[in-house]
Amino acid sequence: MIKPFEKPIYVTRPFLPPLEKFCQGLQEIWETRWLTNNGPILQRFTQELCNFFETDNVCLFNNGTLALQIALQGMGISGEVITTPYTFVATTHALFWNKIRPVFVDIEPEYYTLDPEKVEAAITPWTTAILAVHVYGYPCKLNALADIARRHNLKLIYDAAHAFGVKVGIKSIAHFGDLGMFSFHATKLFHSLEGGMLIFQEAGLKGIFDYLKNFGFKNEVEVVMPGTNAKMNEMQALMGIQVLKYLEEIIHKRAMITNLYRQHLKEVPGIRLVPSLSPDIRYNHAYMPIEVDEQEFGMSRDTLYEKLKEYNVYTRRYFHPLVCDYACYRNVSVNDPLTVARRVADCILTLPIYDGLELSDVEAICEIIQHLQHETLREPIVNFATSRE
Ligand code: T4K
Repeated sequence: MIKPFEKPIYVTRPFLPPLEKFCQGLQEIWETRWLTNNGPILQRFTQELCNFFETDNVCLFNNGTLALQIALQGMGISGEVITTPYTFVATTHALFWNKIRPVFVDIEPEYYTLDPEKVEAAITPWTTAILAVHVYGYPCKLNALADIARRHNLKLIYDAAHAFGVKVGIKSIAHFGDLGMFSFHATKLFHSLEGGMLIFQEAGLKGIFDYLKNFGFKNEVEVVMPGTNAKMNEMQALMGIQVLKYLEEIIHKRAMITNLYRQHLKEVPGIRLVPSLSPDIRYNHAYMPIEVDEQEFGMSRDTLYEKLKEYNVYTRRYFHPLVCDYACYRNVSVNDPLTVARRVADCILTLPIYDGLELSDVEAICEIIQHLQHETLREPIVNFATSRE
């Protein structure tokens, strides 16, 4: 008999720096009384990120959704954009707010990122860009997408909300494509309470993004474009600066958790793990997705999700339903059958992973999953077709 956890285990918990350190930072804010609007801490945070990513083309926002929305607006993207339905809904919302038609195409089955062949097949004269997602922090098919974008003269934009800290070879994932958006939401391994960042190739975009996030103000009396309010404030920047110091530790602990899950779950019938990543990828362990094969595991993903709750384990079905199946996007016509995306959305489950999760808790979660699987073997299989005879 396995006992439920005494306290709930959530899919994630934010990393928090030592409270006294944060309070020291707050003292500075109290002294300057500068709370937002390009304050000194935001400037420091921006500079730290410029150093971290070795570029000046960095712009910070109050959240990732508005960052992406402003990216599309500032880059003048219009018409149709080819994108994935297997993502958090904010990816598509950013298109919607720019009056851009999302063209949903399928994902590849290994790491759930956009399938380049499907992208190429969906290009029309109205296509202006590809909006791909490094879902769970797994890099997209970078070369194939870059090649398509170049040949068809399309902008290549990455929603890298999950991908902070990911590298391909010695190159940060931020430097692929024309632009990448990173979310600094509390549920991300690197966060600033809420926040977002754009990193881009074209230096000229910085001025435009700075206008757009601050109502379009050029100076006190000139508004040069219809901007919005998407500024990061000083508390957010303070949290960002402090969390950044622990990035390596956070990723290291998460890597240990991933390894433990993989070790314990790799031979559980009906559980599929993503293949090992190529050794040149430095993964950030943002999420721990598993696929649940109902036949082989003996219970559906949804039943497992519910059963785990009975043990006080709160997994999530990121990303189910597909974005195109939400009521607000059901009227968008989809030509691609989305065979892979539909299958994955129906069987995916993301397990708890965060730096504060004890390794013994990871082992216990695996034990519960194994136990539930064994339990299904003990249950009599009722064949309704024959039992009615
Ligand atoms: N593109 C992609 C691909 C994204 O995944 C996202 C956001 C975006 C764009 C947009 O970026 P932002 O505008 O958010 O910067 C969460 C996050 O709110 C969202 O940022 C994230 N993706 C998405 C995948 O997940 P929920 O509604 O599932 O979060 P919630 O509140 O249920 O939190 C999950 C668990 O985390 C809770 O059960 C407990 C724990 N938690 C959460 C918060 C907020 C804490 O322990 N403390 C906390 O403060 O959306």
